[in-house]
Amino acid sequence: MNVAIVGASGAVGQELLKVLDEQNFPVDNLRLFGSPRSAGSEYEFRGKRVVVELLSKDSDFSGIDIAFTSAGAGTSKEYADVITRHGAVMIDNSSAFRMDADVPLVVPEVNGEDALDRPRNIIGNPNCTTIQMVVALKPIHDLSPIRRVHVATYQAASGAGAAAMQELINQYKELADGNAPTIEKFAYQLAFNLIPHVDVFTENGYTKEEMKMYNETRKIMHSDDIKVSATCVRVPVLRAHSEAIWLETERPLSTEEVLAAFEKAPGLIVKDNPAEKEYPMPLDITGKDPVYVGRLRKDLCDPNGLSFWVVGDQIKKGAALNAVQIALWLLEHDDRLKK
Ligand code: 2RA
Repeated sequence: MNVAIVGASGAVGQELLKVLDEQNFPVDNLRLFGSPRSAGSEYEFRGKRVVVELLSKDSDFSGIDIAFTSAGAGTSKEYADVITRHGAVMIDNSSAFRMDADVPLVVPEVNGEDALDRPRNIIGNPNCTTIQMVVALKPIHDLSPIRRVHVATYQAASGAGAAAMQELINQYKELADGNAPTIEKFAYQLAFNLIPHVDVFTENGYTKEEMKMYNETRKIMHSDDIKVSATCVRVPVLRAHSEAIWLETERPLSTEEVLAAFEKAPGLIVKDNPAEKEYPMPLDITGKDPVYVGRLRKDLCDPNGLSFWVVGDQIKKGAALNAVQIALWLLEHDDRLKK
């Protein structure tokens, strides 16, 4: 397969290089594209040095089978035609096309088959918080349709990019040295703090991040009956997102049947033994592929309710790994792309 990565220098672009190799993705030729700032940079892939090409309207994507894009919604919108016009499948990590009716939004463990219907040859990679949540929702929804979800997220600095991760690290050093912390990537100091503000606020009082979880979950789960109310919070963690989830299903479910469903669910690992202090934590999950679930219990407020805790690596399953898994799903199921 001839593969391209647009946004190769970013945190997700760099993770895509790692994940493509880890997943033994069949790459015959790799091309990297980036902004004027990153053009000319070199990265190694399977022992070869690859130079980042400047992305422009003259960039020639002919011969490219799959193009991963992770350079912001503006770049995806501006260059989608350049990327797809010669037949490349564009797997886009940005929010540009996620809610377009003619663009599938895919988490392979949940709705892989949607990737087959892509009129514009664009496939949306969902928002990181949505990806890890629906991996856990799917086995429950299969037992009994989910009606309502309340979720509080605890989002790592990595969601705002590599520079934001470095800012968090620097803030602790600056504070330890008795200096004022540098605050550029977030609205306030993140070290020793929590910021209930991810992305911009909309007119209904929710942030765009919170509305992504509402809208994307319904599209991926093919259910307009699921209502998701989210509170998205930035926390001083480097690269794994955590989520406290409360949900209500059509019929009451026992923790035993849900646990059995979790155990069988693809892409999900159960880590749930409070007596042994076993539950998922960002430090443990960073760098790992699966989504982890724990703290499963009946909701005390609702006989049809369940509560549990989910943690996933934001850069891996929350972005790069899910994108590569979409490509792997296509290789396995789409004759137009079979190896
Ligand atoms: C964040 N989900 O965590 C958003 C974008 N990656 O900042």
